[in-house]
Amino acid sequence: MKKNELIQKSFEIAKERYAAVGVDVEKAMTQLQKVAISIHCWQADDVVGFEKLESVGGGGIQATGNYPGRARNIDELRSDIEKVLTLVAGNHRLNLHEIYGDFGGKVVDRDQVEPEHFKSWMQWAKEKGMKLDFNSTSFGHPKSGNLTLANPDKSIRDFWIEHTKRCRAVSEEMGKFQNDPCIMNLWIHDGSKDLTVNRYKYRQILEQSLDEIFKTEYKNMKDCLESKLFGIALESYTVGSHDFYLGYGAKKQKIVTLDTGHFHLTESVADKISAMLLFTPEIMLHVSRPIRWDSDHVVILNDDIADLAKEIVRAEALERVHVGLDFFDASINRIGAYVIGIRATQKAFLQAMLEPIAKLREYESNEQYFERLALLEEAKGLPWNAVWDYFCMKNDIAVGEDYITEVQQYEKDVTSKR
Ligand code: RNT
Ligand code: ZN
Repeated sequence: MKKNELIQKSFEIAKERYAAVGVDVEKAMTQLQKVAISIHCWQADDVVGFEKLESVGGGGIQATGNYPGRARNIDELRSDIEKVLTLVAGNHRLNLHEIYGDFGGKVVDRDQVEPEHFKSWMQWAKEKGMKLDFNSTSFGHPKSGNLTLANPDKSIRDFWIEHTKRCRAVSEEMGKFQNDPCIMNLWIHDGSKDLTVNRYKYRQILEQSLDEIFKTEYKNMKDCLESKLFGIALESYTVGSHDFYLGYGAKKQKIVTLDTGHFHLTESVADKISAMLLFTPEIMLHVSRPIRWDSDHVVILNDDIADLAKEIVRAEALERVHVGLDFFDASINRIGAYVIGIRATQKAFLQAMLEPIAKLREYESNEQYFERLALLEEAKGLPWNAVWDYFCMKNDIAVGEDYITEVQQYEKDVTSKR
């Protein structure tokens, strides 16, 4: 039997199996088709960017590995993203950092950035049918130090306030241009390596800086704030902790970003969804994979991601949760890393959409806890993968492991020549 016929046949069987537990697979696929993933541009080049300033790294952000073929300029990065898009189903977004501007070979310091530096990105994204998201960049700059927006030194603080304000203006232009809000993420590394006795003070300064930054109201961009547990060389204290941003977000109605690598390893990020959505307008996700720490490994289909997707679907919150990715692995083929991570995230959502939720909820309401647990356990083995294969085939992209050879081919033709 031909592969396509096999996929079709397996799908038909899966459809019946799911119907028996009250799940409509067509509906699930329609839902999945609409999940736009904000693809992070920085996996393609190890978070280096195209700024002509001397990169100084730091801030607890670090790509490890030296696999050949990283994107060295805008054209290479765009080409890599275009390749990735041919290997994943759906319409996705691209998430840019400020340091990826089209600066035309000029040195443009961070307090000088303008929307015009992103015009070519907007044009290119439009041609590709993609929407853009954005991030201010506080790391890797001579003024980054340990404290940026929370710095008691007014001149340094003002530099970063100006940078962040300008990034909001860039995001507003992007949003206007694409006729869809640009989600701007604000993550700063601010913190301290060792015991800190002025914790309150730095957080108070950060609050004031944020208030100043958010004074201008925009219609075509949305702000989100990303916390972190700790950074390398900043292990003892993080100014922008989860409590800090959750409090700020709830009070000022800002979106809070959940990076799945930014919590204690035994903490459930999935459980935060239903709590936060009652108090903050929306949620931004940075789907990542921490190994022992915030290591930003390539996302795979593991329990953490599956649980996270389930909580979003169970809360009927797909419209209020923006799904972005955040990992950077420089030790393997970078295009392949993207494809694995995007597809794994989609698989997690598909599994969530295929959950026999009506039956499970009925059991729960009736206090039939054995039945609930049994069905949850059995649902793990339902043929979701047959639906996934069919979804890929219908979208005209590589089914199953077939993308491996396509990634290899691109490596042979393109990335290995860099
Ligand atoms: C760092 C944060 C942040 C960055 C990107 C590059 O720990 O996760 O989101 O990874 O902004
Ligand atoms: Zn992140």
